[in-house]
Amino acid sequence: MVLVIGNKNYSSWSMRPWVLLRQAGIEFEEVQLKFGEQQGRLTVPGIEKYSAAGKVPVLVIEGEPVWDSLAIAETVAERFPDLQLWPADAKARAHARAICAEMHSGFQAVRGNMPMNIRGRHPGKGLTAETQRDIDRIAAIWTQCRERFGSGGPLLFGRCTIADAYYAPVVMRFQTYAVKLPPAAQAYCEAVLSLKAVREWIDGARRESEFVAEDEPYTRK
Ligand SMILES: N[C@@H](CCC(=O)N[C@@H](CS)C(=O)NCC(=O)O)C(=O)O
Repeated sequence: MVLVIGNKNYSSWSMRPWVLLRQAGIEFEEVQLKFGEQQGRLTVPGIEKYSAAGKVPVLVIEGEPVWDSLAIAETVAERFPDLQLWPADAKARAHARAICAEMHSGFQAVRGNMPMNIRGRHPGKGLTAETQRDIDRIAAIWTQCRERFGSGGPLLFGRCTIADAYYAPVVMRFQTYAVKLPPAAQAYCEAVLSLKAVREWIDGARRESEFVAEDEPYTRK
């Protein structure tokens, strides 16, 4: 399998499948395409070789591309059923799917006002009323998952699942913008930050030096 990703510092969508595969111990080859910019728009030069959709991430399995992080997660879960990448319990699994879908299609204020920037530190930036509404909802999701399904470990459904990979970039954003969280949500962030795959991704981001203006609204260059 080949996983095509963007810049580790900035590509929140790429982080999800990478963390999922790495944390689960699934082997893959990594191809990194660095972001470009054209007329103020983010581009991914070279992506046309892998996907007509023009975006990262893409997972290539036996020559067949699967694009979009949610499709990748579902495909990987189906190929490795023994790893239980979705929670084993049907109610928990339905809940996990719902919160991943909510992440996939929502939280536009957090995404737009607090772009993922692992190396950056911009405390307090991007905190509009709308962003705070997204933050409150995310904290409520995490707290409820921990209470209802998290007894087997420190993550949303106890052990690591697709849901944690899905929310890992949000944890990175909350760190960059020093977002204040209730204790259960803060403890969850710390559990995510201590995952081996997350540490490795962060190390990769720190080794990069590209500056992507699109994702740096709070830095002058
Ligand atoms: N819904 C897609 C979103 C992917 C996405 O927007 N990726 C960004 C980088 S993080 C991208 O490739 N942008 C390039 C473009 O929009 O041309 C997913 O879940 O994979």
